[in-house]
Amino acid sequence: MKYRKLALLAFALPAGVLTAAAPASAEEAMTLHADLTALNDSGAHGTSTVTIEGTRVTVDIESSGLLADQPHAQHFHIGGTNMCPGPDVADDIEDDDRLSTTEGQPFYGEIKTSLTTEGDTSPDSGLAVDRFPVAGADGHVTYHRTFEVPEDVASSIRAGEAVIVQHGLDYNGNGEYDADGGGASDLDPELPAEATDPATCGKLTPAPEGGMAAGGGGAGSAGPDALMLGSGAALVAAAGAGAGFLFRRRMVQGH
Ligand SMILES: [Cu+2]
Repeated sequence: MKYRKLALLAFALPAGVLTAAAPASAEEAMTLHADLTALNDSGAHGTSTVTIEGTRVTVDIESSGLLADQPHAQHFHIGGTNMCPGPDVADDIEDDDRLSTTEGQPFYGEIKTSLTTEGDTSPDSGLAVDRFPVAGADGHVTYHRTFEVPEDVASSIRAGEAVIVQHGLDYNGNGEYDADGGGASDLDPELPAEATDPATCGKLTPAPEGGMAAGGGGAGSAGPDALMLGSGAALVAAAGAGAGFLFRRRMVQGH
């Protein structure tokens, strides 16, 4: 195919030319996918596709099985081991049969980007409930937005270090966020844990480069050079305490 010819051609070129012609990879468009699976036995699941070009990201999320008619905070988390916790609650430190957002942080790290529907997308909007998508009556959430992220977030996304987490579930099955289901939130004691505990999680993984997966041929199955990118930004996670949690009102008031 065309790429193979180009590759052969490249070998024929003097090294100097090659270097000069190399694209600035941090600017190249790249696509990543995540399968969102349930945490805390939420029963929710979904998929996400993220494309990134420079520091501009387009995020698509489709989830179902989320608590209906309620907003669901959602973020890029980065840090920890850049993974999702296991589906059971074995990592539950407090041993209360639920995994709080904080208990999951050794895995997926801190909130680095708030996947809001409009306005600010920084960690400051981590609990800006009036700007997160609301699940439909069928528990479905559809999200689509294009926006800019900081350089360190962009390089972490490219390196496959970002994890998408959606929050909000209903432990006691009464159809709303309330403290009866899990007590107060670890993120903001004014909120019920149900509103902020993680419901789905998925690691964003670089998608195979265009069409290669189908080919089945060839020696160098060169995956995206994730390792070459990223790691420079050693994300010193300044703990989540400082984030201006705007998540109030609507959630607390319940009914
Ligand atoms: Cu989150």
